[in-house]
Amino acid sequence: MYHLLKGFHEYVTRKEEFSVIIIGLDGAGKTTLLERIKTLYNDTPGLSPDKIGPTVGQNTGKIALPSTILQFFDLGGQRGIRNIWPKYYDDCHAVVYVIDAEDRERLGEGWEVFDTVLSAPQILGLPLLLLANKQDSSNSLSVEEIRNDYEDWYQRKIESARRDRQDDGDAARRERIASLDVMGVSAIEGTGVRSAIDWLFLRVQNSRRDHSS
Ligand SMILES: Nc1nc2c(ncn2[C@@H]2O[C@H](COP(=O)(O)OP(=O)(O)O)[C@@H](O)[C@H]2O)c(=O)[nH]1
Ligand SMILES: [Mg+2]
Repeated sequence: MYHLLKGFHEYVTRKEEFSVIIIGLDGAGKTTLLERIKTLYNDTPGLSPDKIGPTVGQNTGKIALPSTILQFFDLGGQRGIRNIWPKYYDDCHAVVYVIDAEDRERLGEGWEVFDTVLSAPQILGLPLLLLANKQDSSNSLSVEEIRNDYEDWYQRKIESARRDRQDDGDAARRERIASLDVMGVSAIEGTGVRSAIDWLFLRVQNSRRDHSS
């Protein structure tokens, strides 16, 4: 009887679980963001920023929301370990790409990597959120500036591809870029993080409905 009741209780309180990958260049603030998410949503706080070293491999974290569990995978962003990202694409339900809005020197490199992510066919139908991190810093580009910088970068890329008569970016990708959601956060201070989680929560629910209908 106990087992039956326990089983029933587990059934009615069961939460659906979704996987979210957090990717971006090394130093963008992915691990700091994940630890901030844990601190905001869990009883046991995540690591404080001064305890975070470079990520080799992956960090994970789970948070519980109403009827939903979000499982995060923060994947290392150094050049040599980016090639493990595609292994996660098939099984994840949403993608968060973190850009360091303070590091103007590496924006181009960040867009190049972002572009490779966008070109992965498994990602095409998934919710994708671009986060402009480090908004607490006065040197940071705003959300608007980040979006413009990416659009300029992409335009230049298409133009040079045309000159070289290479692929000029397919329609699906251009549409995706036009409707791309960009949000500003500070992983260190936590600003914007709850809005980003709300966005993810809504989008994974909606895309699940799309797939099951
Ligand atoms: N000012 C500022 N610095 C940040 C923020 N998030 C991360 N950092 C710093 O950026 C560096 C890289 O952070 P880390 O989380 O290790 O980046 P990862 O390589 O993407 O995991 C560290 O020195 C962090 O303290 C932020 O929101 N604001
Ligand atoms: Mg890291």
